[in-house]
Amino acid sequence: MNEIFKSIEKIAIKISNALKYTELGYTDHKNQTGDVQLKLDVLSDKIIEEEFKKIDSIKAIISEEKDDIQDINLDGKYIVAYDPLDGSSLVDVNFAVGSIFGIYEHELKPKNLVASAYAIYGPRLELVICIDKPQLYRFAENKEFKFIKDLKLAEKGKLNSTGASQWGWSQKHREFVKKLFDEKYRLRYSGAMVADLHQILLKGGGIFSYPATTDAPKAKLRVVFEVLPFAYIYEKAGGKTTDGNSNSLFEIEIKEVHQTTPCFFGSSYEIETLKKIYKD
Ligand code: AFP
Repeated sequence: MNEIFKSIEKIAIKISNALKYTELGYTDHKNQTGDVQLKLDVLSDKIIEEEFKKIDSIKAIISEEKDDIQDINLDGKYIVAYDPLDGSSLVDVNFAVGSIFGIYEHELKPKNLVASAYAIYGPRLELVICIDKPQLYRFAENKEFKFIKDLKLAEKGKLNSTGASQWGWSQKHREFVKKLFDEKYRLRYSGAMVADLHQILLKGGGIFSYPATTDAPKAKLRVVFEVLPFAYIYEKAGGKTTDGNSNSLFEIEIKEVHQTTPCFFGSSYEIETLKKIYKD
């Protein structure tokens, strides 16, 4: 596992440099989810693939930008699922974006997720790595990642980060969002889940929601590459997750590599409040 984390450090440095100096623009292709691929998405995917191919313990890789699972070493133990550049459409407005990694042992099942990590490319380059607890690392002047602190969510926070088109929200989601604002929560939503979830985690609590909408009942965020890796980090930080009805996002069944789900990640108070409103 340690060699995978070391490799993620190298990947983060390479993608961070690529973001600074590579020309922006679109390719002629669409990925599985139907997004036109940005050149930076494709480049980041290539950087990650090249690094992971060097690691014997990785059995296979699967990314948001690939149609299917790609075998690496049949004797390997881990399947690494990743979103190479989450929020990539925000690079041209110079917002923070990130890379997300989920490390599954043997099979792509929620209970087999044994570690996850993300890199955030903002004014600083940071990594959050999580096996038993999420740990924050920052790229320092000596060109190495320095451990900063363990991350923990408070029982209740102050930030409310909710995505998807409001015109398609359910009545219950509207009620929940209003309730939090009435309780003086502050709105935070950049359009890159890595940045929004990182802010909530660093500031101690709150909630990030990507609900179902009338036009997208399965919402937008991808279970294998985005949702489960962050659910792992949030639950290990002492927070909770749900799809609106479940007791944890880990109750989901993976039927298809690119499937999506409504998802909510947050402090205990906010998730329990949401579940209550969604149930009533
Ligand atoms: P891109 O990678 O296409 O920029 O999408 C980002 C993202 O998957 C996630 O990071 C955001 O939270 C979410 O989409 C934003 O979607 P909405 O604009 O529909 O709220």
